Amino acid sequence: MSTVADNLSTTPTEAFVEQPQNFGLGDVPSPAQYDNTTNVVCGYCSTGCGLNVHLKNSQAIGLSPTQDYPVNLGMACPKGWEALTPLYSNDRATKPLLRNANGKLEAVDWDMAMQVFTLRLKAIQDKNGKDSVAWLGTGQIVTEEMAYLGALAKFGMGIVHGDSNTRQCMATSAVAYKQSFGFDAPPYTYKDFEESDVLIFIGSNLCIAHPILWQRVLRNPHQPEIVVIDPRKTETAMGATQHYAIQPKSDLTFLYGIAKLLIENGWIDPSYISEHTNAYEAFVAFVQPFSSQMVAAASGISAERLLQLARLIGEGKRVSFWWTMGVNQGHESTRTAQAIINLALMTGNMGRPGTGANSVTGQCNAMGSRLFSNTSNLLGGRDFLNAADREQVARILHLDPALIPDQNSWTYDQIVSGIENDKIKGLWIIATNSSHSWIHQNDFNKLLQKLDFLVVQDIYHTTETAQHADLFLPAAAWGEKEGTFINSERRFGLVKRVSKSPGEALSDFNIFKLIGHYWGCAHLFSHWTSPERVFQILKELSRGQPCDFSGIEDYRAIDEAGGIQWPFTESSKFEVQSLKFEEASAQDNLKPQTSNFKLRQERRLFEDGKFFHTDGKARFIFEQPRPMPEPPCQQFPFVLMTGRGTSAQWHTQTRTGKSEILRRLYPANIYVELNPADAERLQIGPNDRVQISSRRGRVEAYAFITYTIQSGQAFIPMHYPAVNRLTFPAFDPYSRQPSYKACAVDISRLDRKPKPRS
Ligand SMILES: Nc1nc2c(c(=O)[nH]1)N[C@H]1C(S)=C(S)[C@@H](COP(=O)(O)OP(=O)(O)OC[C@H]3O[C@@H](n4cnc5c(=O)[nH]c(N)nc54)[C@H](O)[C@@H]3O)O[C@H]1N2
Ligand SMILES: Nc1nc2c(c(=O)[nH]1)N[C@H]1C(S)=C(S)[C@@H](COP(=O)(O)OP(=O)(O)OC[C@H]3O[C@@H](n4cnc5c(=O)[nH]c(N)nc54)[C@H](O)[C@@H]3O)O[C@H]1N2
Ligand code: SF4
Ligand SMILES: [Mo]
Repeated sequence: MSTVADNLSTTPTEAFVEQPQNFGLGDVPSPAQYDNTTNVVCGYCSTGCGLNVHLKNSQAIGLSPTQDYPVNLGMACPKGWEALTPLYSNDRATKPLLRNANGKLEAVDWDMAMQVFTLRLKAIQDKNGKDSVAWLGTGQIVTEEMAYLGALAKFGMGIVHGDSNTRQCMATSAVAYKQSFGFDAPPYTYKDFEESDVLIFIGSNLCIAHPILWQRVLRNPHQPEIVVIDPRKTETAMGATQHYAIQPKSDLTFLYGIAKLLIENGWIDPSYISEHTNAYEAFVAFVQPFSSQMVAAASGISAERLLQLARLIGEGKRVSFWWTMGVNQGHESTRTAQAIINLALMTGNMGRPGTGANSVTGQCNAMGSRLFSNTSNLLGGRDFLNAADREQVARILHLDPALIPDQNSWTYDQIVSGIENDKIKGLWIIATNSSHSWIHQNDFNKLLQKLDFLVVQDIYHTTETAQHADLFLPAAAWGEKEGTFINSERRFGLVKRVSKSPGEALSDFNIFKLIGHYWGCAHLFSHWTSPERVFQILKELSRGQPCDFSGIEDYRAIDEAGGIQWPFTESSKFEVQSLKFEEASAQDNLKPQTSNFKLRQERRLFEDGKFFHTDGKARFIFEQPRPMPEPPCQQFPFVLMTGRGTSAQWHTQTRTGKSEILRRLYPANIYVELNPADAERLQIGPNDRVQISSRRGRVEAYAFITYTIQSGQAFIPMHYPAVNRLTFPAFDPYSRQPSYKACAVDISRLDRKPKPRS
């Protein structure tokens, strides 16, 4: 019997595709081996590198970093070089799976899967109310798919509560920017890495997490001071000119102390402050109590070094501030991000080359999810609570405004609490591996058992979360579908279909389309026929918003330009035509005459000093620091931090774990970093088995004894499945982002036999 799935025009029905040839890291096929090459944007991190994929008979057979792509200039990290390998893993999901009467997941066809999806979730909604079904999405599918999911779920299926893993990652930056600038708008361009004379990295391990951006730093010709503020002496700290090893979660106090020193010494820009900001006087009064003695006691950084840093900022001509998860994942993270923004504003380090208060995003499309996932804000950075916004969206989408919820969605943690309180009975998880990555994992995985129905949509059927599914939907991966990602510098990049998806796996786009059909709401999305058609709809949704990209004609335009940064309005389109084939600057190695890309332009925001608040000014926002929610104590004397381990590991390892080449680049087994003094006191030797316990769980790991971590602190990479057994579920009150980087643990030796770490 033919089903709707069979009739979807792009449904791949080919049998499982074998990897044609095994090209490894650095092995680029020779031109004789391929018949075509096309540029696609990498599907891992938010750097958004361009990769030249080499094709034979329209099937990818290898790749190499794109020489003239303006982001990576011919470079890629190990994950990028190995991006094709995970597509051919033999645990790729090839068929929908349904849990049978014996509790086993069993292959079914799409028709059956869709009937069950619809029947079960509708039955839950009928019994418990529409808001008893929720979804958890991702920053790792294309913008067009995210928007489809958000629109389908909220406007078509009547789901009120939906959030995504971007909550774990970028929620703090989004809220901080919105409050300070009036819109969620990272202001920089990557060129700023090369144009600063002082770069300050706060809670960012760029070398590991954004290796190609670190390469951009190394291209800086101004002999810059590079400052790293991180409790650990990370790879980035080792490459820096100055390292401030602050105590975990003392950042807010530390940054206020720096602000006070800048004021005291006149290292500020009074005209910038008066023309472009609000609330400065109140801020000056607020930071008065943050004396260097007090800040030194809280942060562990001496008064002299505080002054040294303040002087560097004050005397720098082009100072840029960069932050990532060491800031965003904290109990007072929004105010901490804003304390960084305050430093940039008060010193006038904004809107000029080499400046800015710059949050580096995480996932390939975290920025897309911030603007278009329809979760924490209405499509295009609008407000669900604002009737005019709802009407505007309804008009653009040809929908009845009554279909658009007039309330905000619950955040990820509130959805999890909703399961606990029996408010959420059905959950649909798309492209995130919550059972591994959510904070306080034991609790989360227990709660999943309470659900009446759990749907998991992933490219692998083996993920920790998929193991809990009642229904599993097999998705096509990056490289097997098309659409756009938005990178850290707001650049749209193109993803293309360069490989066939295995078995009956469908693109997430086509899965959403299919669901709309079975749910009975496909008529609402009759214009949403293809990713590129949805791109045109998103353009209309962006028009007039700060993220306006209505001037980008189509996918071809993005492809030809080498990516295009928002904003890009209709009028920028005309301005830019005269810039086409613009000469590359002297320090730029790119040769325009050999470049495939016709648009070479780097744009930063706020060059005119105008922010997105109605008065055009940015705001100083500040608040008293609060103590760490779970400080170390006698029973649990260590502060445990977690984060990225190596450039070869990605998150929960569902993808990177499939590459033998990448597996050789990191320890196979979970390890904990410990300071030699602590190790000696606890009689722990290198590679000894140790137990790490918190109030919530216990983990066994190998000891990695290193001076890069301070005494009283420990670090475990997030890539090993057990790590979130330990973490403490504290959240920033404004962004609801989890505080993954500070909980109290105890560490003890398990046995004496040293074992190899890999
Ligand atoms: N290889 C690789 N690259 C990735 C990813 C990956 O999984 N693997 N993930 C991507 C994603 S989604 C993200 S969000 C980014 C994350 O990128 P980063 O934020 O750079 O990575 P993390 O290691 O999570 O955290 C950064 C640093 O914060 C420090 N830190 C911990 N506590 C504190 C504190 O209280 N104060 C300060 N100042 N620092 C602190 C840690 O020691 C750590 O070195 O990486 C992206 N890139
Ligand atoms: N302890 C601790 N925990 C953390 C962090 C930390 O620093 N410490 N960091 C947090 C951060 S910043 C982040 S971003 C999260 C990341 O946490 P997760 O989102 O859970 O991590 P991933 O492993 O990237 O999961 C993505 C899932 O999507 C699947 N997938 C990939 N591509 C596609 C696709 O195209 N379609 C579909 N349907 N599925 C796809 C992958 O197989 C994988 O199962 O982890 C958070 N958790
Ligand atoms: S730095 Fe990020 S975008 Fe670039 S190749 Fe590596 S994972 Fe891909
Ligand atoms: Mo992230």
